[in-house]
Amino acid sequence: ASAQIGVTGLAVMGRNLARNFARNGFTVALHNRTEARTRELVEQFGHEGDFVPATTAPEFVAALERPRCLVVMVKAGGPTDAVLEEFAELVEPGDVIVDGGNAHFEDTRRREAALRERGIHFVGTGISGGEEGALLGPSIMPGGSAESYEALGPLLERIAARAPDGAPCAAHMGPDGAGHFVKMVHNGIEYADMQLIAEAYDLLRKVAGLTPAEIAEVFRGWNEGRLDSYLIEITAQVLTHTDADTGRPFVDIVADRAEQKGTGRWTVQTALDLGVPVPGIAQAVFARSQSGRTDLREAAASLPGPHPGGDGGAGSTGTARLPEAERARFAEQVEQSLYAAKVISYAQGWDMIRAGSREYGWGIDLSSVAAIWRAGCIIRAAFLDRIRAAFAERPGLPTLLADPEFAGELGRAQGAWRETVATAARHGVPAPGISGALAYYDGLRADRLPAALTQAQRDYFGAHTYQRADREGTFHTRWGGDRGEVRP
Ligand code: NBP
Repeated sequence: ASAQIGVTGLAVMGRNLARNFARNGFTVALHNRTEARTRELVEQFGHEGDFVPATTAPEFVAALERPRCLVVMVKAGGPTDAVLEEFAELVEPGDVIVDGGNAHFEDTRRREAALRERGIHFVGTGISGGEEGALLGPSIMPGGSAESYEALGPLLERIAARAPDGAPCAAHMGPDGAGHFVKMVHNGIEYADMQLIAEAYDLLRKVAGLTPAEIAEVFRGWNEGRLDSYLIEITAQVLTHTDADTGRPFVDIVADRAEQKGTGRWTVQTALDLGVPVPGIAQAVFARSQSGRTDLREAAASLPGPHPGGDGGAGSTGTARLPEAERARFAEQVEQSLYAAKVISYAQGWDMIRAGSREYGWGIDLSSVAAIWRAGCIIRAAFLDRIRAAFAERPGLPTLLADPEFAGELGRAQGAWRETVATAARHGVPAPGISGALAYYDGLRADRLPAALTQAQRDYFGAHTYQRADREGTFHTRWGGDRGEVRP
């Protein structure tokens, strides 16, 4: 036994994670169902550090120092269960098995409980940053027992990305499914963020008449300010890219159907179960689904819009180009709207993490979540440090919108934000994320909501009862009779 850590499953993610451990000075045991992958890794990257390749699972387990820490990086679902079953037979009580795949947190809870029975620490961990992150430093969100983190934490913190203040982007999120839950919400926020950026681009293009290259320039400018983030940065890169075949902007030759692998859907499904409002994430998931409904889009393509004769897609003749001074002013207005809507999406994400943590008794530190998303992950952004600070100062903060700094910013952005929503509607440009975020803001702000009417309707047709705003108790009105009020 000589390896401090083992990785089984050496496809893109596992291979890069193994290399990352080795480059950081750890001796890494390697294993993969198909042995060729193990051999390839050693042939290509063996010089990067100390690897102990194993042909069989028992050989792999025997190569590990105790307590053994082994990371499973295989396809999520059935393959993960099969591999866990295999290794559960080979390890000993006190050993730590890590699932670094994209598992559903309920699966992680189930697996953790089953392995705990056998004295094995099971750690379901979210890993974000894709292929490159796995190699150069991902954001790592482990769940599991505190004891398992004692053994595993130092290794994970060594290979994780570093935040601008030097802190590692890995931290113990909580027991059993906490890590995979946090990763799921991370992906939900990622969906919302991408949708908002896409809407901002669409408005700049269709309302202001900017070209993709000009919009890239605008995004580069935004990336210098409070919107500074990985997603804004890559958006500028994508918008600058020209298709080699046609010479056209790359964004114009990609079919406008956004696909999804499922973590956004999981987030929304879970939010529905928990009763947490995450409309920004839901809008983003539905926007992707709607984009792929070619049948609906074809059937509705001839519906009239606000500029009859040509308010169609990019470059259509209906798109007028605003005068230069107006263009700059509009870009500034869209920046305010994008930023405000982004804050709203993150507020919804944190609300969901808090709700999940309460429901499952995880005790997730909301500040720590922001801290480990500051680097390495897809939604890394400068403003996450302010979210970290907001929850560090007030762990009981009911919503990010109650933080004085964020509240002040939203208040200052709201004029521009409302104007953008109105402009989008006037121009017939769909902006469900930006406008939905404003509705969430106004919905929380409102002194009275029409929910009173909804509840009254429920009492009318279903005798569902209601509470009164002016006194305690539960009431019902005899709608079909004398309309007298009773206390059932
Ligand atoms: P894949 O998800 O494509 O899985 C391929 C690996 O699973 C190979 O090592 C393969 O072995 C192994 N495997 C399969 Br498939 N069935 C198996 C079985 N029954 N028994 C043993 N091994 C089996 O790899 P990936 O893209 O590197 O992703 C790994 C995990 O990380 C996934 O859960 C993924 O969702 C997650 N993840 C991926 C990313 C990303 O950017 N790709 C990011 C974050 C998380 P073989 O070589 O013998 O076929």
